[in-house]
Amino acid sequence: MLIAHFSDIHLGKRPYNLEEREYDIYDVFREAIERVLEDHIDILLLSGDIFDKSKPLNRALKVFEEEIAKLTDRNVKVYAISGDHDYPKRRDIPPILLFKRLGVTYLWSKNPYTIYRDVFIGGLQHIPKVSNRILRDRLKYVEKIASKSDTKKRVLVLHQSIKRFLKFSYELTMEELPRGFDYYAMGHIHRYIKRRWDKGWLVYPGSMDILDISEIPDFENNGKGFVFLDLSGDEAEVYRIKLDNIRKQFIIKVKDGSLSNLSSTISRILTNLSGENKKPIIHLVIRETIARSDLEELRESFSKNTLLIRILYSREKSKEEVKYAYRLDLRELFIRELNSEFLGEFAYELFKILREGGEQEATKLVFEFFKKKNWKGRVDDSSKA
Ligand SMILES: [Mn+2]
Repeated sequence: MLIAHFSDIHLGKRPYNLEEREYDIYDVFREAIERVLEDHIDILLLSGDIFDKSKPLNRALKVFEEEIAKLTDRNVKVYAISGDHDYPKRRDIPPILLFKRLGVTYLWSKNPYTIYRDVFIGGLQHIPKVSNRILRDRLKYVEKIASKSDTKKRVLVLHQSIKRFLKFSYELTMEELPRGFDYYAMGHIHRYIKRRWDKGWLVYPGSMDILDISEIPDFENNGKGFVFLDLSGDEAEVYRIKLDNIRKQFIIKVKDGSLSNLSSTISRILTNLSGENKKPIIHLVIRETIARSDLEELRESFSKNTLLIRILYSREKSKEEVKYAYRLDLRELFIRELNSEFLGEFAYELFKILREGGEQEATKLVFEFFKKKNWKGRVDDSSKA
């Protein structure tokens, strides 16, 4: 029994609003499918954020349909869950449900497991921290059903982050994960992680492309790609597959405002890249302001060989601060500013619902939230969520 596990593909995402980047993501997905077809897999697991949004671009839906059909035509079973990105906040269905007839089985609260041959496959959509109690209840339920099943192997598919790997925003600690599974197919964290848990393996394949600057170090260490899982032996075996067609990205830390050495640094990078068919993206992290004209000149002189030269300003305080400067993570920002993880998660959920125009949903969430608060303004976590 050979299984492929993909995660956080984010089809339809268009980083830096560049068409090339949108197509890059389709390309890496196609490469992954091609790679999987060579190895005659039985099952493909998709652990969420398959699409970048719950209403993805139609082009993204089409690419997914075309590629997945290549597998389902060969009787490969496809099991998918929703991530935080592709699970609708308002009353709509997730886009993955469009592919039911193609043979994609959606696993979520109302259909949290299935059995294929000798494998029990449990799965849940991403459940945010505000609904932590629901998440824990559902996990217990799946754990119980799994333990009663007489299948030889058990797999659990989740899109959640675990404190051990992402200490600023997480929904679960390692200890809260159900036990008794041979493989934990995880999504949400965009870097590659492979750890032992209970009697099995816990794996985040990570995102398939470098989706933002914070993912560059992981790419340098682990590449981008997916994993194969072999369940035929006593113990699950995991193999990392690195994809070839990832567009390269580089960070250059510029120590002063002058651009004197910068050109030669960029030239050196580009020389090493000869043979690559995709032009790289270069992120310049600088402390002082660069004159617009200097910047334009720099971009112009490398325009033939780079897709994008980005400028990021950094006051270089702590490593953490630099990390925050790289990307605006609203969830982390809310948690930090409100100085409370629970409030931050609540604010972020509210923000996401309102962004999609869900006034009624938002009102409901606010009422539910205040019902859970006691007079000190503290959240009583023991009440039913
Ligand atoms: Mn993701």
